Amino acid sequence: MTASASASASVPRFAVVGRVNKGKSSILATLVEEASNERIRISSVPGETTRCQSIPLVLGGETLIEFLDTPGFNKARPALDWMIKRAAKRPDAAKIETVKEFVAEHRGKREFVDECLLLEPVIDGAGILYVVDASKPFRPDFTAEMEILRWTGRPRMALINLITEGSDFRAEWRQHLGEYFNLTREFNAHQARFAERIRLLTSLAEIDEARHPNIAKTIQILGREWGQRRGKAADVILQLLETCLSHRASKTIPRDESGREPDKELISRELQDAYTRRIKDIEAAHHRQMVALYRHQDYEAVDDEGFARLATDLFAEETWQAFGLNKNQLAVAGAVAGAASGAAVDLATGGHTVGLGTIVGMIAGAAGAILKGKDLADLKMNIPGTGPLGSQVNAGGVVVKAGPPKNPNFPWVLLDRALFHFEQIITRTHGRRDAFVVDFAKMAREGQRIGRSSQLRAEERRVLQKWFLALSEGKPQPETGPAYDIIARALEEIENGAAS
Ligand SMILES: Nc1nc2c(ncn2[C@@H]2O[C@H](COP(=O)(O)OP(=O)(O)OP(=O)(O)O)[C@@H](O)[C@H]2O)c(=O)[nH]1
Ligand SMILES: [Mg+2]
Repeated sequence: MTASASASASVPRFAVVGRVNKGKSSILATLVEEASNERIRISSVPGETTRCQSIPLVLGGETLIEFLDTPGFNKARPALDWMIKRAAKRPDAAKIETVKEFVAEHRGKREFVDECLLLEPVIDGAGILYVVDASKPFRPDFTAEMEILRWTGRPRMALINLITEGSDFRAEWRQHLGEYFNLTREFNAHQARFAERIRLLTSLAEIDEARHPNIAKTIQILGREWGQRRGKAADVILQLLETCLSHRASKTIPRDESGREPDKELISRELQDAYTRRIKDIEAAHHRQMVALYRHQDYEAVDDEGFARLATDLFAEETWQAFGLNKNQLAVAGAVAGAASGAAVDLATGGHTVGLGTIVGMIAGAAGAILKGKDLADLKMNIPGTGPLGSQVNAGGVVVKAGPPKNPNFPWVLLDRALFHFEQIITRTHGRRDAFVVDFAKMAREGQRIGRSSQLRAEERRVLQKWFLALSEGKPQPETGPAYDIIARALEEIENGAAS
């Protein structure tokens, strides 16, 4: 027995075979969540996979299923012709012997190098996943490779991938595949969701003649893990909101003995810049965590530029049109939560120090002017001595703090962007190798309010509004609680919607 044959006794093995460039490697990458092109090479140039590569499905450190990525069939017709000549009158059950003879005869020679490589694991006992691209019409020359696979007698399933949208020969393909395969399933390497991955694994269990317990175990662990990931995703979003809502940018205004007026525009612009820069960084860092949670971090195109594009437009006008609640929803959520929309702004001057109130008043006025016209509106200016974070007057001058923005939609926009980003991530398959940039601006340009938060139940919005308000006021909130439940449920709805 070869080493690989002995491995098959403990771990079920499936060889992914088919014509070159039909998406074999892409399907495997999607199935096992491998976004790295170093580990699974995918390319539009036919013949990218040139050897058999073991792609284990590893869970909890244990290999539960082993897939084999193979080079595509290259010369199936002449290979079958050779086999037909040799097979003589062998009954179907013995035709595997002819396939073995074919491989023994041609192994290491140039003529049928790909056929030998892909048939070897099958001869060793691997099940077969035969991939076709049904966006191209069926042609009779495909029957040669299907016939060879039938001769092996191994359990086999056909997988229909649809590479080019708008072109569909599935019905035709199904008809022919049905003659050669135990089962035919559809699986789109660029669109398959979690539920479809599970369905594919369930189909593997159906064709697995050994009834290997690992397949059921894989399905069970993956299901549990998927739920746990959702819980962690909800935590990431909760932390994003907490961090952003409690963040304050601060600036010390030096005490000027000469009585000269400070440059109020400059000060408020600096304060605002510092604030928005930091919030964008926080948002990008949380989005990065989400990317890693769903195993997209190895993808080469997830680079700083991609994330910069993701982060740039949180404060842009379009973002505010596409995300967040409408005015009515805001008013309802705010009224019941006891948060009038202006609650975040309190410009009453403490007047502890002579002149201090005037300085702060001027700065706040300037900040309002700079941001006027934008839906975002002005930043809250915390008055020294009265602010939640204890802004203070010290020997060096006055410390002024800014944040969060007055606009009550700010947390809703943040939440919507996080939910939108989550949806982009869970609907992104690992078999894709094109640039992954979550383009919020593109969505926003379409001009409608597409945020998920406006679809929450009114009661949920009230609970969240209360929670946002408490955080904005600098009151720490428990990690779990109603806000967590609402966000986790929203994530589950996105998953279900995406899976349908
Ligand atoms: N749009 C789209 N493109 C796909 C899909 N599946 C594969 N492709 C593309 O088709 C090309 C070939 O995909 P691969 O996965 O490398 O195909 P393969 O069968 O492994 O090819 P070889 O290794 O060369 O035999 C790549 O450019 C993929 O990105 C799909 O479902 N949709
Ligand atoms: Mg390949």
